[in-house]
Amino acid sequence: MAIREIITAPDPRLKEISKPVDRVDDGLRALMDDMLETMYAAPGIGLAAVQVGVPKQVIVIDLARDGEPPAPRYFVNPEIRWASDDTAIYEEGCLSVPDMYEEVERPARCRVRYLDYQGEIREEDCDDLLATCLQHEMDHLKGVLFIDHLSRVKRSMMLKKLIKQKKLQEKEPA
Ligand code: GNR
Ligand code: NI
Repeated sequence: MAIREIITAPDPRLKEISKPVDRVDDGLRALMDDMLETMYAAPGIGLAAVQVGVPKQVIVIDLARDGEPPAPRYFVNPEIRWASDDTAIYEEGCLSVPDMYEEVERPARCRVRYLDYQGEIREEDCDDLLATCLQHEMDHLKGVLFIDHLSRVKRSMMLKKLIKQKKLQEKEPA
């Protein structure tokens, strides 16, 4: 397993449309293992493959809190089968949008169909943080970031900060 570099905005690679996976094999499981390790190290509660530069429809999520045993989940080729009309607002962050947080409104519940770590087809009803996180990750598969859900004023403010952060990074690399 290896920790991979997480791409931060603005970067054209984050706008790529992720392609469906043909089959869940050992190569794909190795990618999912790396993604999980990268997410834990960050730390974050979810990660899409495109955030480590692999535009495939692969997501890992772990919502276990500090002190709870790890609870990794893997979603390959996820499809939203149904989304509720009622919505929920969460303060979201993104490993590709470092140190910025804003409230985003999304459907409160959804049903998702996907392939799991073994390549078995599954369907699951999601609510609360899982529904929010899954929709945030599925946005990544379409090249969409949470800042794209904000007003133009807020989004351009955040983009300005992100560009400034990148310029500082170039001067003194980590
Ligand atoms: O770590 C993360 N936290 C988070 C909080 C609220 C809503 C979504 C997320 S996902 C984010 C990790 C990430 O960037 N995934 O793409
Ligand atoms: Ni994100």
